[in-house]
Amino acid sequence: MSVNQTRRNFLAATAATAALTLPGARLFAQEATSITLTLDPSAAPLHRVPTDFLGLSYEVQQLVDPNFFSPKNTGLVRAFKELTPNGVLRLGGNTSEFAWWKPKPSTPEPSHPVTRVVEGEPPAAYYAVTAEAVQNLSAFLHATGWTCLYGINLGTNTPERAADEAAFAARTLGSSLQYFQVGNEVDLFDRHLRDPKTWSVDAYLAEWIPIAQAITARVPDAKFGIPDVAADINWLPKVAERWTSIANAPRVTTVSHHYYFGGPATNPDVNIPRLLKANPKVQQNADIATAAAQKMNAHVRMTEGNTCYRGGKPGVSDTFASALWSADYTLLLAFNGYSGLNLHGGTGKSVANSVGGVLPGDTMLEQSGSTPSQIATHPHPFYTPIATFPKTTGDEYLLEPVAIGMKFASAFAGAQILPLDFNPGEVNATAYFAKLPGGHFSLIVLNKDATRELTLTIPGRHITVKTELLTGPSLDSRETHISSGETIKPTAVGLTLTIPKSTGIRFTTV
Ligand code: BDP
Repeated sequence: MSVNQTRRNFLAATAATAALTLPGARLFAQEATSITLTLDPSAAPLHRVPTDFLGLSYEVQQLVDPNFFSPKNTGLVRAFKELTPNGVLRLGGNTSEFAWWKPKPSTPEPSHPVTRVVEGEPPAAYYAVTAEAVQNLSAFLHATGWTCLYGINLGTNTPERAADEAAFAARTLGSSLQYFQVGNEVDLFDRHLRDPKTWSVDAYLAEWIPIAQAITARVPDAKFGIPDVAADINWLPKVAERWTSIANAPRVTTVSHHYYFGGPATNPDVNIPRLLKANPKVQQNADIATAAAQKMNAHVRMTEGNTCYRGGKPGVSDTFASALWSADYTLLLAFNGYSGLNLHGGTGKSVANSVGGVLPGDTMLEQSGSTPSQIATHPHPFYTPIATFPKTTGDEYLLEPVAIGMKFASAFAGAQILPLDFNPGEVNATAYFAKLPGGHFSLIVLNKDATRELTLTIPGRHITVKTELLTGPSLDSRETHISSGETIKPTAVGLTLTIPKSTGIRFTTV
């Protein structure tokens, strides 16, 4: 593209910033000693971020209380809408392998297949998912404007029961259903549900395909996400490789995996400085996952994840630091072309049940001398995006820092992600650049550094930006805010952008 064409295109986009394309089509350019930022508003967009990029993940066991995902649970409806007006609720987790479908109050509990007993782990606790819970879920999704990824038991199910449940869910959820996910963290089935000597990608597909085909026989337009692995990302290319040779393959629209930064709570490596450092694994996962998705002509989604597995770590997962982490993680996945992400949470009970009955973070707090009332001030589980507190303490459902970070990042929902060149030198910072649906350009800089501020000077006298801030009193504080900041006008040297330590700022052309 010639400079002239570039300039014409850009002039058409926004008159206010048009002059900034000269010379060299750079909107913002900074060259200091070691800090560089180059933004080219006329560059070809990398991806368009879906408007429903944000999502949450809950245990299927959350459905045991049919009044939880229900329009009558107005506090939860409000919290979901506050996070985003069009998100994606994923139901899955370890508990999804122990759900049985109970279409009528009189339906008896089926006998369950014998699964491996693991020493030190509690026996499997089965529970029913009822028609009433699915009906209420449907009304809840209507009330919130969200859609759903519906998790079905693979570990202890039969194709008939799975198809029965899927048929009811598809009918009841209608257009609120995006797809079915059959099986949670199947790469870990060798640790509890299946024989480690024989469990493999092929063994998994040999079970998954008949169930998905039985579902498709009852729900002809059924869509699926696959394989929803916990950690072994190499399952994705292995599934993709085998896919073309599968006869009568069910319709897979999404390739999915999970991501927890670390864990469990007792692990000293799960701490704020490490959480805020760039983790190369995120990019490695993205490269492998997006290549597999392309091969299957599917989207790629991070369907369950958070800061610290086994329920999170107090003082890390529930702090402002986790907001900077989630904002960064959300934007990095958007930059890589993911269709979205679902951060895991829910009630303390459902998540504790998913990890053997107790949250290690609670044990840690008890051992360090915290009183029960001090422990109760923390969200449970510690990483939950939306916390449930007793009604008597005030707001029953609160957006926690990790959700506020996602919300901050969701300003790029619907935007076109543009490439950028950013080198913050010694400062621990990341940046993302996008063209918003309205035509304005927006730059998010997340200064995750605990001590250093970052200053960027953009030459030119033509750009004015408004700002939106992601702040907290300190990295380890539970308090997190999104607020509007000042409008910054250029001076003789250009536009000076200062991002204080431990702060996220979004700069948007006006
Ligand atoms: C994932 C499980 C989920 C757990 C979570 C955790 O799918 O059920 O709640 O880890 O350990 O592996 O926090």
